[in-house]
Amino acid sequence: MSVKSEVLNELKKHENTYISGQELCQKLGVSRTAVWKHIKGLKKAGYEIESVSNRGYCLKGTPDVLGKEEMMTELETTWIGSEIHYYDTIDSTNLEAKRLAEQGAPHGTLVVADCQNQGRGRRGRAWTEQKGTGIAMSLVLRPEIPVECSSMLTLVTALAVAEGIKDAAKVDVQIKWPNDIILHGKKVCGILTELSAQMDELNYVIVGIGINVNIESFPEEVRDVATSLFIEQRMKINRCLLVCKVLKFFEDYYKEFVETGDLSKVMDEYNELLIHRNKPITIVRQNQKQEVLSLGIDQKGELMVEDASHEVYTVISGEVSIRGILGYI
Ligand code: BT5
Repeated sequence: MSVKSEVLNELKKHENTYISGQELCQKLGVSRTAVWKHIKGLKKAGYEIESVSNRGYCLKGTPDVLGKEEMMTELETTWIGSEIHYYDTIDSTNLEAKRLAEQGAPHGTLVVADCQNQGRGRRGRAWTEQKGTGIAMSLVLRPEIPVECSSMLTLVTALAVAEGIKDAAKVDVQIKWPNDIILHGKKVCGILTELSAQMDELNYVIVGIGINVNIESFPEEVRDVATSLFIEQRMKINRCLLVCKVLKFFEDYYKEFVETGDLSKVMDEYNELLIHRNKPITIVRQNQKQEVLSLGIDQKGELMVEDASHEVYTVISGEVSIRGILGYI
């Protein structure tokens, strides 16, 4: 933990009561000037800190920020966030995570941004963003799994996001296979998994997560499909707490995934949340459409479907996209 995070941590432990400058200096083993400098920095970042002579400092309010110090004082993970990179604005957290991974960033490195100006979806699509209201984050992962298993991480992540949202925002969401989190029929989160491999060996996997948290309205082009937790719940959610919840769940599900190398331990939970389970859907493969019944995922994360002649087979997410019979879901 940096000294600034430690100062924040101490203030949080004493929230709404005073801690003297001297106590802070002694606890952290730094000078009064250093403490004062960090308090000034925290105030600049939006923390409401009262300073009263003879009493010390008191934390009165925490802003909705995704900064490194905030993240460090709230994260309850064991290996995620061993390195945290925060940016006010970046092109894309997935691109930055890739750059860092190429430079040797360790397993569990977390990249977070308050705003992306080139947020990316799958197959060259764009992910829209508004500063200070959403979550854009990516993880550098170095799992020891066969290359073909890496796409399963998208499903592991979807489960973690669903549970994280449920915990932090007290609302149930559903999953549209493989990577969309749906709230009241619209998309509240998207996941983009990218990988680097040599021959059949995985170098690293980047898992990117975009969550629409406190966004009040969307641009025309995504308004029909997109929603935010705020639009649906009329309640502002602290983004840092949501990130921390999602990452905690991610560690739990990830453990189950690497233990077996497939989704056998988590597929029942995933299928419970599947919005189109046992429902008719249209699968689209190179502009060819087919109506089938969606049954749920198997342990490889492929979607099992049944066609009109009752033949059951699986489809792979890279090869097809799916729609509801009447539209997006
Ligand atoms: C995704 O792609 O849903 C993956 C989105 C991943 C975004 C994260 S943010 C952090 C990290 N860094 C990145 O650069 N990306 C990741 P896909 O399934 O292809 O969906 C893209 C489609 O979703 C677009 O074509 C729009 O229709 C819609 N869309 C765009 N922005 C949206 C938003 N904010 N909310 C909901 N839907 C959106």
